[in-house]
Amino acid sequence: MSQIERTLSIIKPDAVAAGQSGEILAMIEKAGFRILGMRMVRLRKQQAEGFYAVHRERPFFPNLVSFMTEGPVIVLALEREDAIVKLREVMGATNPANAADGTVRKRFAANIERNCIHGSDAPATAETELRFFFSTSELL
Ligand code: FUP
Repeated sequence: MSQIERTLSIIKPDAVAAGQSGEILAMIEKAGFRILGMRMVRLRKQQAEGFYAVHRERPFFPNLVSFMTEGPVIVLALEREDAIVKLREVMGATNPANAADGTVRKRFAANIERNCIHGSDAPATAETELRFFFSTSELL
């Protein structure tokens, strides 16, 4: 059964630096998402490590943290029906080489490490990740 959900997205430093955030936001809005919250932030090392803590034992973790802190990102709180799955459709596969045509990663991402956009992968992660960046009262 479909239901209205919220999810957290991040337009990553590569896309912000390349001036692609407007086009990515347009793709997100055209896909029917309502923007509940939006903020540009420069993540500190400790914040990036905390946000991606689930990956801390992975070999790519140091590169991931360094990439996510290299420049500003845009964090987005988004809402629509089945938001979590739908945003991941808009994003495309983690590795842009495997991403479907018309997805954000297919259009803009250079490789699996610099892949333009983040989206929560499940309801529990969405809740945690939204709270990481936004207070409950901001998203009413
Ligand atoms: P996704 O949910 O599509 O963002 O993918 P994951 O949660 O599996 O990975 C989170 C981030 O870790 C990716 F966006 C990029 C980075 N990563 C790598 O750099 N190398 C890998 O092999 C896998 C992930």
